[in-house]
Amino acid sequence: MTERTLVLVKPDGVERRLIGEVVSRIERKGLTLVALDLRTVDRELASQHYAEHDGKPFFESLLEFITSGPVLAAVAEGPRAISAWRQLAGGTDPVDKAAPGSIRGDFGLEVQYNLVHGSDSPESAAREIKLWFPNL
Ligand code: RTP
Ligand code: MG
Repeated sequence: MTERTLVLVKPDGVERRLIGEVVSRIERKGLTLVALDLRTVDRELASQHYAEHDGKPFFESLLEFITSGPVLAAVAEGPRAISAWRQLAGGTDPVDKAAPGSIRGDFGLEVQYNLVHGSDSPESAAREIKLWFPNL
């Protein structure tokens, strides 16, 4: 079934010049990019995006991090796009969870600075795409 998922290259990924690497992996997998935008996120959007983590010990530093510099926001489309992109990204912890060969496994070391974001379910994808790309 064709799905859409939200893709973010977080500020650490942009700063490390990994946009091309991430876009390349998405395209090589066979997913189609249907929206792409480089932007700096305000606190309002960041806290809505990460609303599920409100109240957790890492919430404040997560907001600070995600608003600290430009992010690449994108929407990728294709069969099972949500799982396919989560697999390309790798598990949340780049060392303990992300397999070598995944983006986080290949380029990440710390859980907060894990380079990319992907929607985790069809419901999250719909909510996040509407939030980031209301006109899509
Ligand atoms: P994301 O939402 O960014 O795609 O990552 P995820 O689903 O793999 O992980 P999630 O549990 O949704 O956590 C969101 C982001 O919060 C940061 N985090 N820090 N310090 C910590 O223990 C901790 N845990 C999570 C990470 O940047 C994670 O991607
Ligand atoms: Mg998540």
